[in-house]
Amino acid sequence: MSIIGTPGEDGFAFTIAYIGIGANLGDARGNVADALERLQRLPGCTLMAASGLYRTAPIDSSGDDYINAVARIATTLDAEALLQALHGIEQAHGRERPYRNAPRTLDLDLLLYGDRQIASATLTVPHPRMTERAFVLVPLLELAPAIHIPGRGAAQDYAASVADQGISPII
Ligand code: A4P
Ligand code: MG
Repeated sequence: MSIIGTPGEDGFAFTIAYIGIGANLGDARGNVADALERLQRLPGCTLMAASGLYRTAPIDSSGDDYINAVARIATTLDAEALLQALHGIEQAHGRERPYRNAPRTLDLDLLLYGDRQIASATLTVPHPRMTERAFVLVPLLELAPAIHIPGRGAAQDYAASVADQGISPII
């Protein structure tokens, strides 16, 4: 694990962030597991916790079922630098973007970055579609049952609206 100092030490600023992980091409399960290992090794980041893995039906997408998970990290990176680092991990898995919502070897989305709300050309946080998707909400609530989404309220309040989406834990 790559730790630049220990999060929480005096004078050492860090932010808790949640990362959505998804894959449905190639060895999807292996790719998600490898992504968690790479998050653990990412400079300026400490992997705090990971949800279990879930098998999920594609939403607005095609191809095989997805494997999804959510990770909680503590990071000293600012949000844009963290997004770039996530893209680097996607590229290490040969991520291609032939069309919107295409099947993918690995997708890493920045769901939450502390209590920040960000709307730049390259980054929207909280992730704009996270409250509509069981593949995000179920693993997120596993990690943080009482979590609030900045500007949108309790994540738990959205769970009922995605209850019809196919999702099952991988034992
Ligand atoms: N971008 C802006 N904000 C963010 C953010 N918070 N996190 C920009 C990550 N990226 C963000 O992303 C397109 C652009 O969004 C990036 O260049 C970045 O600057 P992308 O990863 O190239 O494309 P994408 O993943 O197709 O887009 P997006 O918006 O993440 O897609 P969705 O809406 O998340 O849908 N069904 C199941 N069961 N499981 C899945 O994991 N995933 C999707 C992707 C659809 N259906 C799915 C799943
Ligand atoms: Mg993405």
